[in-house]
Amino acid sequence: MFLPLVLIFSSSPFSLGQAPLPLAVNTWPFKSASAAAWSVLRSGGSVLDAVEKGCSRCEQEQCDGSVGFGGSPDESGETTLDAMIMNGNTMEVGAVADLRRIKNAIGVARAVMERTEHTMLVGESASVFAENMGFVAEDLTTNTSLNIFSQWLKGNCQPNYRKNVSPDSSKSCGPYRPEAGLTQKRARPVNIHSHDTIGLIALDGNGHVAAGTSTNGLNHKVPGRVGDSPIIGAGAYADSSAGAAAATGDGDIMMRFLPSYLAVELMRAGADPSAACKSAISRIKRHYSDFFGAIICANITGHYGAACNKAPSLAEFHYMVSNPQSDTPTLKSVDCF
Ligand code: SD4
Repeated sequence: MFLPLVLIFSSSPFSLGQAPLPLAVNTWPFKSASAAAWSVLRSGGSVLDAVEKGCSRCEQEQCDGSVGFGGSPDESGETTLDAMIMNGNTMEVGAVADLRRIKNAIGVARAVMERTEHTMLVGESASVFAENMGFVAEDLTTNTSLNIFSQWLKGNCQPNYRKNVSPDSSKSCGPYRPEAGLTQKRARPVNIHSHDTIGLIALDGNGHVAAGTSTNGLNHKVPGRVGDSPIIGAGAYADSSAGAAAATGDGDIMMRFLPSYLAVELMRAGADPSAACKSAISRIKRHYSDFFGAIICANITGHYGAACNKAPSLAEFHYMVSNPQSDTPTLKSVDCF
């Protein structure tokens, strides 16, 4: 039972020595998010500010339509947002899920962390909290999201996440009722076009680590659905005594395995970031061999890595790295396995 661990951990992360810090790593080729995080870090700003600025840049720019307003309309056509931020020094977390009418989800997540004793607020009440904290309420619908929604309705509500309901959700729109028996296993309609969350991890030169995520989730999700992104240890995790990780992909599957927590714990035990990322993906793969997903990892010595599961729409995963070596966001990629 210990043999694989011995193999994975045979080289200590620290044997590679210290890598350049500060460091920002984020999922997908979201260059301006990386630049926003980097401009905070290079001017001596905090890792929390770097994570917040990077993620909110994506929210404003609607990165790939999968972050921020106007993307991934749910079954009723509404865009709702999930986000979290974690302080690896204090282990404080702020998260929001199913947030409505507020564009700056990562900002609200940070307000949950800094202005309440709670960890997560959800739904309508999270929006009320946000408004009380000074965030502006506005419609998150755009022509793009309306168009995605109306195409979906015209196409008999396909793809669709319901199963074991009547009428048959693989052919018809709702409203749905439960069907007798649990026989239907639907193919999951998740691919690179329905997924692109930003997950961002930041390390400064003083041993501070933070991580965060922001997403509008999944196209055509069932209203109220919360993905992995705001779930601590699933979407992201940070611990300044070990490192940080952030995940992207099919959150409904991935959150069952807490991949970000697992990767950080593996790095704590000595795995290098690439091996830790790979092990976290392998754990999920054992049960869901073709799931869509990837993870980024960094340890406290400034080394980083990523891994992804080889799936029909994902052969290679792209992510961004900023550190003093290049002083500009650099696109990296890893082959999925
Ligand atoms: C979710 N994991 O809501 C998010 C979406 C995502 O890359 O990661 N996209 O399931």
